[in-house]
Amino acid sequence: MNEPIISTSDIHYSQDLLNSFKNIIDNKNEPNQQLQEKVFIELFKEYNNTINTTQQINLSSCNSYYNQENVKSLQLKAASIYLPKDDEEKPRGDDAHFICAEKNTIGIADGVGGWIKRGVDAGVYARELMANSMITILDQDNYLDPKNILEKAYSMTKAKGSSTACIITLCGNSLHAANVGDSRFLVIRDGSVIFKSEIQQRRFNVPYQLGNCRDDPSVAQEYQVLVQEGDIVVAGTDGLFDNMHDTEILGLLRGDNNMKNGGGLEEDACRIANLALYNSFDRYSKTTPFAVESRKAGLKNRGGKIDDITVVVAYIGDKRED
Ligand SMILES: [Mn+2]
Repeated sequence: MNEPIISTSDIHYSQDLLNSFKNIIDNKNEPNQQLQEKVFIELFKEYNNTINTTQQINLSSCNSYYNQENVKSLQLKAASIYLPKDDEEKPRGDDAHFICAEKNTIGIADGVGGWIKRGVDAGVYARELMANSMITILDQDNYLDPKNILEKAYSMTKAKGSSTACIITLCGNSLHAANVGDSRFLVIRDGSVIFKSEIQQRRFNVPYQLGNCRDDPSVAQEYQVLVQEGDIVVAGTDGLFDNMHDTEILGLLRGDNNMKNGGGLEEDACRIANLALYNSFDRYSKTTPFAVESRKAGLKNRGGKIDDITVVVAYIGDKRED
């Protein structure tokens, strides 16, 4: 098999990258480890160094149901930032995420750090799971079912370890999501949170997870949320939501007209991630979400939780404005 050339400059739109994904799909009975690894490295290179990405996600591939005239076509403009925690052994951290421009979809994962006790870097699992999710998404022509994406990606992922996972896709005027574990997303309208997804955990700080563990995608919680133009979606791993109250996030979203063109999303994601990082270093506060939940669990953790922090901010816009 010829090794494909993978462009890194415009990774989400690169035909070379799409070809290389298809190449993997075509050869999935005989997975080419080297090729997979190369795609993974290219795919996540950007996120490795705290990079922002702005993507415009078009609704070209929705199920025909959602293309009926009475259903308004919306689009999602998204930006992300990733702040891996300082760890020489795992500079890429445990989180992984993607914004799939081709298919209107966001994915977030958080490898379970406890694996390091067994010499396993669970970030590898999280990155492979997200890459396989993207491969699955790009391989589908019709409506994307987030739970189905998780099922397929899960069955393709061979790395050791385990990870939480959340897939969110916009179709017509509806957000569809499937979640395993403690990542979350908010839908914000006119400065208020109109929807917040739940976390799934066995006990405090032990989330449901996919991988070499007892859970599988059948446990995924599924969501459908009607959205409208001007809504903002903020999605993140527990590194965000354990360190930030919704009000803090709302206070940092400017929601200006600029967002219609994707402007300001990176800045908002960056401000949110930076405050989450700041809060995570707090050692005394009793009011961080982490401290509050800890107390409910009968534990005495104070302050924030030092963790990898992934933040995705997306703006729901009217497709016809472009
Ligand atoms: Mn985490």
